[in-house]
Amino acid sequence: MSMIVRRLSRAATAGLVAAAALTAAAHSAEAADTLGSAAAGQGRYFGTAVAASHLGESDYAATLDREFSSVTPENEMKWDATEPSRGSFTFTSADRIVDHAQSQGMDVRGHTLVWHSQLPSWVSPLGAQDLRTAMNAHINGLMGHYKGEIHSWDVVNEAFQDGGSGARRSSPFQDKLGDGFIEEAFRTARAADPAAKLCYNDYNTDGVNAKSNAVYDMVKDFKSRGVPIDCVGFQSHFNSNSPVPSDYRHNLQRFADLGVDVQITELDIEGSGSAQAADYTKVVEACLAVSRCTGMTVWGVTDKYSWRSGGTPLLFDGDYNEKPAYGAVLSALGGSGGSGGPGDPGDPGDPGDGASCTATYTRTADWSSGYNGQVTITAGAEPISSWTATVTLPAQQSVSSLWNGTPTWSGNVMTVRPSWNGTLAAGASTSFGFTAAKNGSDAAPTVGTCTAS
Ligand code: 9MR
Repeated sequence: MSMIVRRLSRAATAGLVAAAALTAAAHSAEAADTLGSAAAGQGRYFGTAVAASHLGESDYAATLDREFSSVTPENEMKWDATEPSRGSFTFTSADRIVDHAQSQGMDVRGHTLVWHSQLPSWVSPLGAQDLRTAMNAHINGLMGHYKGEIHSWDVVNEAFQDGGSGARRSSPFQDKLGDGFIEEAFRTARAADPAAKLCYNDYNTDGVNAKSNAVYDMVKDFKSRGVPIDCVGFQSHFNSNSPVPSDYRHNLQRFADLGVDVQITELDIEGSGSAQAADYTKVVEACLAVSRCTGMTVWGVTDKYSWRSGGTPLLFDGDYNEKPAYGAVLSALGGSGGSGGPGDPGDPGDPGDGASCTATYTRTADWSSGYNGQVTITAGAEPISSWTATVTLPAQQSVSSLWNGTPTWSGNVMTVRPSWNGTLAAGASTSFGFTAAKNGSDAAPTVGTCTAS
């Protein structure tokens, strides 16, 4: 029992903190005058990269908290930050971001588990077998710490070369373990946190080209062989040398048609004024046109802290003023100032109009005295902004922890509402999980009707 609680302690805390923040998030969804709330009206998240070192700056935190519904730690979850010496994990900075996000009811993307860059120096000299062990231990260490708290993980980042070859990029993993390292990383990741969406993430794959074709072929192969992959991340770092491709939407759609979600993961577009705004509009419209494009993340809150600040690529200037690109994104998301914003009565696609969901139960782990259950919530033909599912436990059983949902109890009936995961696109799914003690009964719980709004 105590082992279970310790293993899930971050997840259990997350559920409580996120529940406290839910009221604020739901309230802002009605106004739809921020990026996060407008995106929620479209069944998407709108996120940003965050640096722990800036959270103490009041304007930074205020802009972050007001506008965004998801955060990606910009550097704090990378290998050099989390396992600087072998087997010794440090989560202080990443925890700071995750705790902040949860206190605001924001979702968290994990970035990134296996990448050739920002590797601590001890990794590269390892021999093949040792490197494989270290890679899997790193995945298990990170994903275990944040189990149930990260909706999508970038499992492998930037494993393909730029240019016309479509070849794999040279890295310690590629060079010593061969092509199979990616597959192995995804299999390890699935076992480490079955609730997280597992993503492959890369840049210069935003349009159809040799590199994106190579990623496409890999995803197709993974799907055909049952290698666990749920999502492809398109970084979308654009400038005049690498503009928003004209076939961006088509490219997102062809990946989605393979049976994976697509996410825009590191969006920034160098420029200013109306030209920059128009490019941002193209990106948002492309995502909204692809039902499996589940969310967008810009790579920073303010131009002044961007990794390419000289190019002023973000939505807020160095003084946190909204740029024209901000208004364009908000408008494209249907927020106030845009046309036909969410909340307009009868606007097709708004949550609440004919919203529906289904709930299905599976047992995901089993041991003599207990089990883990998972309930998958799937939106019906329209996007939803919230859901409620009831789970009736056999009388003897008791639930010791629950993640990705907020429970209330009446006898042995547990009513679960979302923590961070209320908004779903039409047909999209999320899940919550729980650990139950059998107390002598191995019977399955029953899941009642799912209701949505
Ligand atoms: O924005 C990140 C910057 O602060 C780091 O110095 C840099 C180090 O490689 O990584 C930047 O983020 C990268 C991301 O992790 C992966 N895709 C490209 C991003 C921009 O370089």
